[in-house]
Amino acid sequence: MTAVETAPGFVGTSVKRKEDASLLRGQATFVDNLTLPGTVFMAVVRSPYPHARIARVELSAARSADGVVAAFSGADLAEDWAGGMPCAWPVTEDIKMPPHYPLATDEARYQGDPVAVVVAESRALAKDAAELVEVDYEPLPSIADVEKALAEGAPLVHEDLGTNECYVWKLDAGDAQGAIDAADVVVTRRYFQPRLIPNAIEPRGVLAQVGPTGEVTLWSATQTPHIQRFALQLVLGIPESKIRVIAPDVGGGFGSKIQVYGEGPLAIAVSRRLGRPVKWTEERAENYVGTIHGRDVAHELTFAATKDGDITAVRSEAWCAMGAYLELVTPGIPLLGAWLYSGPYEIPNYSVTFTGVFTHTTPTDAYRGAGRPEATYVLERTVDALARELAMDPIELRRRNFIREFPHTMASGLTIDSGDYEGSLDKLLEHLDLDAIRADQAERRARGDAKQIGVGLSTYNEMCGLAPSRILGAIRYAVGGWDAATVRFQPLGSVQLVIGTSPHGQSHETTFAQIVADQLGVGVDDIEVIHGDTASSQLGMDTYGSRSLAVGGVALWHAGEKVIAKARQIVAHQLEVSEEDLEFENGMFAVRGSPDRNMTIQAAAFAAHSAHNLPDGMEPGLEETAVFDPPNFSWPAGAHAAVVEVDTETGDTRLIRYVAVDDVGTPVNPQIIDGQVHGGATQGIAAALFEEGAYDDEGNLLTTTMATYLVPSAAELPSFETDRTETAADNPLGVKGVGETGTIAAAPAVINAVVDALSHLGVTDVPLPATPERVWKAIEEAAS
Ligand code: MCN
Repeated sequence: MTAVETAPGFVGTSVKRKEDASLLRGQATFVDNLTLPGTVFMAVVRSPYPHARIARVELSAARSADGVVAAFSGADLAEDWAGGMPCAWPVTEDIKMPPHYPLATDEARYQGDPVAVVVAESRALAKDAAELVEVDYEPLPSIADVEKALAEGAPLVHEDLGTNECYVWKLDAGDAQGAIDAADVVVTRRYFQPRLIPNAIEPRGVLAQVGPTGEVTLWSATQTPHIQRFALQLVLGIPESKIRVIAPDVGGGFGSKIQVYGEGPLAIAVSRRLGRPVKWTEERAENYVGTIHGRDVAHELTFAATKDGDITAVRSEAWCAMGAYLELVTPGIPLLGAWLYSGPYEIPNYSVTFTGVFTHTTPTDAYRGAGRPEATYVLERTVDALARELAMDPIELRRRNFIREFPHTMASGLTIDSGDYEGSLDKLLEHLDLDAIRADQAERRARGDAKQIGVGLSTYNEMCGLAPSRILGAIRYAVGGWDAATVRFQPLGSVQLVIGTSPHGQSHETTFAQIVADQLGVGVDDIEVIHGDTASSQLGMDTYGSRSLAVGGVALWHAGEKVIAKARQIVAHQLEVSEEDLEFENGMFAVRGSPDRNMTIQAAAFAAHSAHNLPDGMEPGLEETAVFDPPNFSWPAGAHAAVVEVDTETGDTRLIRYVAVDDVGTPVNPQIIDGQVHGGATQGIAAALFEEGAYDDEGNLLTTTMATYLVPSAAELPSFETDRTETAADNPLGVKGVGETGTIAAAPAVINAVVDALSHLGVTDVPLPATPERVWKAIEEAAS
């Protein structure tokens, strides 16, 4: 067996995605492709009312319909729940956490709240029979607006709480009010970031099987098989040791597949009762009401500054919609942005307040960026507003306030390990050719063209890589932030990686293999990555918060180091030299000074398995596990710019250029990074120009299909121009996350560009999303 001849150097190269072989051939396995013998299909009956008393659920017609096996109301299954649906982030001691069960029993509190299930021999029969379920609803007053829900006399989502206020959370450092009082210039702006409805290509789905001794297997289109496992114990009272959760191929999630939705426990409870496997697949229309939403946050942001442009304080107050119930991490989402209201700027006085608010709407939770796009949007928009107020170039204002020395401890208390914010901005400007854009803008303005152009910037930083457990514990997050990985040599030298993260589009099979291939000196194709099954990967905290590489990838590196250390002991024993005398490079151990005396790591693996000649006391096998809990978050950063063309007669806005320069530390796979930036930025652009989950005042969802909820396609987007700067993160691989950078940066860059295009007309703001109608109105209002 030979090691590869030259340094493989996979890290830093665009190795083709290993995942694509099955995806492109249609050979991927999604939950809905799986059917076990005897499977029955579940349909969920949902409340059409935003708020209603459930007077009666009549199931007899459904039960006697063709092919129906069973039907259950909330009351029928009440005994099956050992506990309510868990919320893992009670952000304050006095937070209000109303009970939440998979099926509502007395009251429906949002349009889409599940009230009954019907189980039949086919999906179509289950769906037909679900329409025969008669529910007597007594409609009650309801409220959808996050700010109005706090007004005196507003309809209450949970009557017994006596208020719609869920919690108030504060972070104060320095003296923001004092700085505001003493400032030369104070700028206060209000913003509303509407709801966003995640639209993963694969909708949610589960297949549950309960075996004869009560052991449960749940196939789930989830981002979080490990979290599902312990949550299912809490809801169903089945010990975790009897629960196996499998996330097969998962077609995207963007945060919306982190949660522990009711359909999982429901399918298990029904399977337990019927003794048959139970499958449920979400329909697109159900996705709009039954899967969590993102954003729905109103902000008031204040900057204090000197007349020269030194920002001396930031104060943010935000009213954050929780929806009708708390999902897994609903209350904590704003907190993920709590340290980012000063962004890449050094601002000595800091005050952030979040008020969580119940409304009669689908629960909110993590949606790509989760808390950080919200913070970055108001910050970067207000930087531009302050620049206008100071008559200063917004680029110069940013430069003037950038954090320059790293590590840097922010006023708000957390430490940023590394960065070069000016470097990213400089590189962005090299790509942008701002002079040419400004010249074009001046000409169009001079000619009085209907189509005006504008350019907008967003310089951002981000806190991701969730981890670290100690800090998460201090902010009352219920579980840990570590991750785990195993590196396992098979006897004949191929390698398996068992990882605790659970990719659903992020390419861990490729990038994690690249890391270990370089480390062990084996080929990427000699490595198999095993994930998404709690039976093979017992330890893990899954994928969200752009954590997988900076936490799970680093755990993997540590496991690889342990494997090398054990192999070194074996080689030293067999070559009869001391471990210190061995060099390890490209998969080969060689005696220092005598390169001919060598042994490959694969040969060491075989020796470890044959166990004929191991050091005394050594266990056979070459397999090591590492659990990594980083001491800090991961701090990617960058500078993005959008160039838009706005038709001032119709309000139609086209994004004509998008330039992104990101610092994600050491790049493992540049093409995958670019893909992440394209996708992430698209979701931020979508929030700026297209997507809005709109409710009427009572909580009836108005955007219930893709015809009214506008998910942009490639046709609406320019070709992305991407580049990178690199500052090494404080971890052995030097890596930072990339999964959310684009989403965090994009929306303010685009709206700053729209405002810039229209600034000569007096426009200073356009509400999100900047639809043609809203842009047109902003122009009209400025004119009047
Ligand atoms: N990467 C790299 N070099 C770096 C940083 C990252 O090569 N310096 C690679 C990683 O190895 C990994 C990918 O980029 O293959 C993303 O890494 P990371 O930033 O660690 O993010 P996660 O893998 O933890 O993914 C989560 C993140 C989040 S929070 C959302 S939301 C999101 C996203 O990823 N949802 C996605 N990207 C998505 N991509 C797809 N296709 N589908 C989703 O649902």
